[in-house]
Amino acid sequence: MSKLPPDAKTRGLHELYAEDPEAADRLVWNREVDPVSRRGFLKRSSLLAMAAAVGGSIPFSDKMPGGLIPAALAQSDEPFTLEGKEGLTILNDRPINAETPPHLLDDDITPAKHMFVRNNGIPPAVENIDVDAWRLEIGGESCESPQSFSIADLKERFEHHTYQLQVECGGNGRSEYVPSASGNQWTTGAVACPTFTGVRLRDVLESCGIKEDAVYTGYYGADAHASGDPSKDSISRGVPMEKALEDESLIAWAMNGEDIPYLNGYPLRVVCSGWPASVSGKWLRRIVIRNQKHDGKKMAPPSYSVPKHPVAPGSTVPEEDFVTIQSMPVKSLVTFPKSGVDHALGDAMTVRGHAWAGDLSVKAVHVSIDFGATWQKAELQAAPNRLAWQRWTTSVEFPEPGYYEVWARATDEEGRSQPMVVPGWNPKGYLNNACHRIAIQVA
Ligand SMILES: Nc1nc2c(c(=O)[nH]1)N[C@H]1C(S)=C(S)[C@@H](COP(=O)(O)O)O[C@H]1N2
Ligand SMILES: [Mo]
Repeated sequence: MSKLPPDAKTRGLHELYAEDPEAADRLVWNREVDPVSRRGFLKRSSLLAMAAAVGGSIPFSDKMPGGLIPAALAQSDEPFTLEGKEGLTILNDRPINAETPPHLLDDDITPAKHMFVRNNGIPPAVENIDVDAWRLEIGGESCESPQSFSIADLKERFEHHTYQLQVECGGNGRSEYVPSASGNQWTTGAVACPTFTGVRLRDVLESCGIKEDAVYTGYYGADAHASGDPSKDSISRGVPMEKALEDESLIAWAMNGEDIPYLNGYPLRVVCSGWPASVSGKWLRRIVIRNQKHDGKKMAPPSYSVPKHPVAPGSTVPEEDFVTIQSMPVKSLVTFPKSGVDHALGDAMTVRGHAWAGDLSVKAVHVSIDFGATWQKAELQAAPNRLAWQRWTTSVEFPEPGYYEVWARATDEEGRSQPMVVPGWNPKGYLNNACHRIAIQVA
């Protein structure tokens, strides 16, 4: 522990360990950083809760590795509860990744508890986050006058903006690719559309001076690499200046009018909506203005990159044949009813959901109850602002009893629509925008 360089990016975390070696153990995801804490980390209260959850006492609890989620919970279909994220499906506990079942995304504005979590590393220990002491540094070779801001400075010096913004992981839908791609096996739930409040990234960058040669931004967060190695970043991505300077690109301190949830980047994050959510840095500490494409962790192929040209499933793709993903493709979800419901024959059924299309808007949503043979047009609302998802609603009637599927297909303003089956295979399993479908039993 004390061998770690004092100026490590994750210094706060390690200082905390020095002062309070057990603090990190109170967080299930802070594992493997401090070997001392790997044993006997369970506080009495959490041990009792865990015993209740697995259905019996845990005789060897003092030997459980810190942060372990018991297999009885991790491997069962029963939802294992992440505090503040009730109902989400945990895909991985090291680091924590959790997705939202479609019916829990039915709200127009995604509630905080239903926003998915995608962590590449170890978040800063929550007890150590001091909002008043938090600093955001702006620098980089294409920044004229690097500056450091407190959150209070940001709030005081720049105009506040609130937008509803869709955030979707580039790997959402990965589980459907064959051969399968490594990484979290997201089904449909790595997407959300809450409101964010903050200041424009543009206003902050301009106040620090953007040099003529600026082409890209890059963010750094306060989370640590999963190995605990403080010399490595968990992720450090960015966007071309043009995207960074858009009205809707924010440095946000609030989500749905409250503090951003800890697992979603409290106390400060970037939001550049419509692109893979990996460009929206959490626990934001530093933004650099670059005179070249940012070269931070997970910028280089194959991360967040797809082949320039279609490739056969299972192909090896040379690095130079990849392009970095920018705007996400058109997509939709059926959020009501819940898949698997029983429905009475003769009653019309309301079906609804959301549709979104990266940087573009959605111009139509169609629904099919006959496996795509015929489609009916749904009512589609305009987005409350650019880059928010759009609500669609329709009513369907079933001709006779039996098993049906409701499929939804959105079309973007440029006329591109969702494929009915998975789109072109790619090595990392990104950009699956196949039609979402739900099951209905009509009796
Ligand atoms: N600092 C930091 N920012 C991050 C990540 C991370 O691991 N660390 N994950 C990224 C990825 S890959 C995604 S999909 C989104 C997920 O945001 P959420 O966890 O708030 O849903 O955050 C992005 N920003
Ligand atoms: Mo992601």
